[in-house]
Amino acid sequence: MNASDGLFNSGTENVTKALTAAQFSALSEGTHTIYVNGQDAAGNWGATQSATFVKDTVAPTGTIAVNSNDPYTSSTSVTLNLSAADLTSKVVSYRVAEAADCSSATFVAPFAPVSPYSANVPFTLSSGDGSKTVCAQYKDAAGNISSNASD
Ligand SMILES: [Ca+2]
Ligand SMILES: [Ca+2]
Repeated sequence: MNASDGLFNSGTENVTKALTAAQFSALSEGTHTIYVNGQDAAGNWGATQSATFVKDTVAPTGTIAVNSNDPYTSSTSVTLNLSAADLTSKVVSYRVAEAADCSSATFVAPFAPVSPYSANVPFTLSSGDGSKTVCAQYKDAAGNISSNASD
């Protein structure tokens, strides 16, 4: 454990400690609490301090449907039915595009973490007849991004 400013030399110190990769991987997904006790130069121990953090390495899962899975639409204005879930840190954003792969689309501004998440979002398809594909990806509060869902 290290003093954040580099020296244990004052009555109060912020401390940092990095977990090793092995220590981190041994932790279960979810909330963990770290406890710290400081000791002064005379050997007196201070009150126990604690901090919590959430381990979340699992991406959300989600689906997308157009107009509640209606196979045909006569209008370029459609409704995207978004649905996703993330057990540990919950869903905070999504991105959609008319493509099979959403990776170049922009995520919407983060919203309050929620799981399960569902929303109906207006969307405009490209003009012209034919089959169109829309994709969705979801992001959790830890920044994990789901694989592409498409319809
Ligand atoms: Ca210091
Ligand atoms: Ca997650």
